Amino acid sequence: MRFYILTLFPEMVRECLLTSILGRAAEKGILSFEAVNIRDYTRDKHKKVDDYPYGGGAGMLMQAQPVYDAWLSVVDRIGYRARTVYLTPQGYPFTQPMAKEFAQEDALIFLCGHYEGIDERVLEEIVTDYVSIGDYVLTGGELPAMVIADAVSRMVPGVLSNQESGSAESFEGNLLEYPQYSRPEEWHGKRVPPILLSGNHRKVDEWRREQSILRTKERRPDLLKKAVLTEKEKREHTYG
Ligand code: 6GU
Repeated sequence: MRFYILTLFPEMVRECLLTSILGRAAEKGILSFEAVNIRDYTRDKHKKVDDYPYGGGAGMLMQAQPVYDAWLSVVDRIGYRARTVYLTPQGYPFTQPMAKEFAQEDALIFLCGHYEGIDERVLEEIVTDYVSIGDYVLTGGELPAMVIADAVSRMVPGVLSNQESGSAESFEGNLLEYPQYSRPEEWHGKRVPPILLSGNHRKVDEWRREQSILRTKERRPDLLKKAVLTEKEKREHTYG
């Protein structure tokens, strides 16, 4: 899977995506990341990429031409108009099902805005998906693009080892992960729950399931409403 990130800060993106698990997958050739500097596509003699908004108001806008030309050069290389994701707090809130859906694509283009935004006309022509990573405001789309690239990448076959994929199924059934313990058996006077030392796998599984439900009820009651529970679990853990 190929990721193309259109940005005014390519170094920020390159450094981050070539580290750790994603870097390893890139070395293996399962993923590729290319940060494209929008400023390289300006036709302004001072390399300017922004200007004042018509109608007045605070801040500057990224102009249509350099964004469009950067996008066209990427689309040319990909060979088709790949799905183009604009990162904006006005977008659709990103979720795990969207990560899985994006992971089906052969190529994805991320457009990172800065300043007060981007001229609407170029967005209308190139953007297929408007995506936000939550209800707070960031200074630019680079961090959201990296968050999404990470979540999508780990859904691409071969990126995670078996061990890594097995251990990270939080959210799959809308339940949070159960608590985990490693050595020593006692630390700061706190003992590992005895059931985990019992060797009884059925009991361990039941305990973990119960802990997942309790933890979701406590921390994310909104998720628990969407979780698939048995009738018995519903009686014990929900109200109607
Ligand atoms: Cl995608 N962009 C910016 N600038 N801020 C955000 C965001 C995106 N998602 C949440 N806040």
